[in-house]
Amino acid sequence: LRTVGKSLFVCPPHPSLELCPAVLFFSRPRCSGIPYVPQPRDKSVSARSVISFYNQSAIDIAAEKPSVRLTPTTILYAGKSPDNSHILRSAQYLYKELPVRVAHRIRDFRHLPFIVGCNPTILHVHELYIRSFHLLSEFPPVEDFESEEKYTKLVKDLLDDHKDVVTLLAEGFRESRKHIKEYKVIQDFLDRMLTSRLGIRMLAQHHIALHQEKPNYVGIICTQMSLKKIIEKWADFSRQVCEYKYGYAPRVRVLGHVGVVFPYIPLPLDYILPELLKNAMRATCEQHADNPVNMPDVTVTIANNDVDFIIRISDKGGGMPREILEKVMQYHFTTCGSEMDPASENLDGLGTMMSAMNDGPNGAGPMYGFGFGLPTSRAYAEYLGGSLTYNTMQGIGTDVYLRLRHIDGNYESFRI
Ligand code: ADP
Ligand code: K
Ligand code: MG
Repeated sequence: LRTVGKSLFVCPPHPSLELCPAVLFFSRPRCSGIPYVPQPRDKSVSARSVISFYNQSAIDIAAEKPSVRLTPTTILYAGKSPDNSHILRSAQYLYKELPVRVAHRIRDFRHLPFIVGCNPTILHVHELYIRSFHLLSEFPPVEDFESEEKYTKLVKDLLDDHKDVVTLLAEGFRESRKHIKEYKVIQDFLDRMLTSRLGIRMLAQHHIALHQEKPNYVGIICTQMSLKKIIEKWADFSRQVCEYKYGYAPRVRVLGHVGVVFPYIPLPLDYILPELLKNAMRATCEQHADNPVNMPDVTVTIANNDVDFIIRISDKGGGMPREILEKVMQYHFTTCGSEMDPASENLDGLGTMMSAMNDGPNGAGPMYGFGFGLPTSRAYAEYLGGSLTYNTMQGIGTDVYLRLRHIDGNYESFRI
């Protein structure tokens, strides 16, 4: 109570949120959907929830620890043991690692500008991370397969609890970013948040996948990934979304090193490829709306070498006008309707579009609308040791280059 009282006076002039308990406490009733709401009539439950909610020292200690990031090669060759001890080791790694990573994210929430940190949607996600931290760090040590099973169940539940985080952050920042002069603050926060989330989800899903036997897979790593096949899969998906929106869709041709097969993690490609293909298809459809029967194809070219592989997505969708060149990589920038106008079509598309962003293959995802496709894809590519760049010829079309590093262990790749 003393903390709450103190914070009431300290918080308003304070430049960063520093987990203002009063704000969190009083905003709680609006943050629906999390199973953490104190029971108002049961004083003991309410008091306990609130105390554990504000018990920050555990988070502070964890946030000081460095994250232990693994290379995909380490994961790939970690070795499968007949007695399944590799699964136990994997759980023990997560057991140590996840609270640290979640604590780092909480620290980032606390450093947001006060006005942003007070946004109810952002607070809701902040709370979600605090709750996850406590569930993870208060779990008893994983010592045998029985506790491993329970721990894996917790990890699955948390993956599910966090599935809408991208939607929520997009919404929260759309509302609150107008109060912030410096866009960079938001970009850095979202880049870190989204890539860290990708890393956590890759580790968690890898651990879960270790329990299943799937040909050509070790956890989430496909040992014989065909780039052409995965591009074709997402081209089909994007064409369906496009046809639904426009009634027609350009064809996709895949050229270049179409026969290459190598070990890789399909998961991030499942996020990036549909975003880039939808962009190319949207531009093509809108540029050739008067003659949809003779629409130019979208051409995807694969180039593979020892160190990395490059996917170029070329469209004849008329390119980007000079005025928006600098902006397309910004979160929330979109040429759909009027930008960030809550009354525009943007919001209608939010649920479905963002569910694709949140969960990749599981979301239906409309064509465009929230301005997260390019910046998220670039952040993911850079996190994976690669890059996302583009060249555009206004009046003709656009080439987008996705460059990613191999994970076969011959050269340095990246750390998850
Ligand atoms: P969204 O697709 O939701 O608008 P993105 O971040 O994917 O968000 O793209 C931002 C903007 O960049 C688009 O609204 C569009 O104006 C422009 N853009 C992206 N890709 C292309 C492309 N291939 N051709 C022309 N414009 C593009
Ligand atoms: K954008
Ligand atoms: Mg897009």
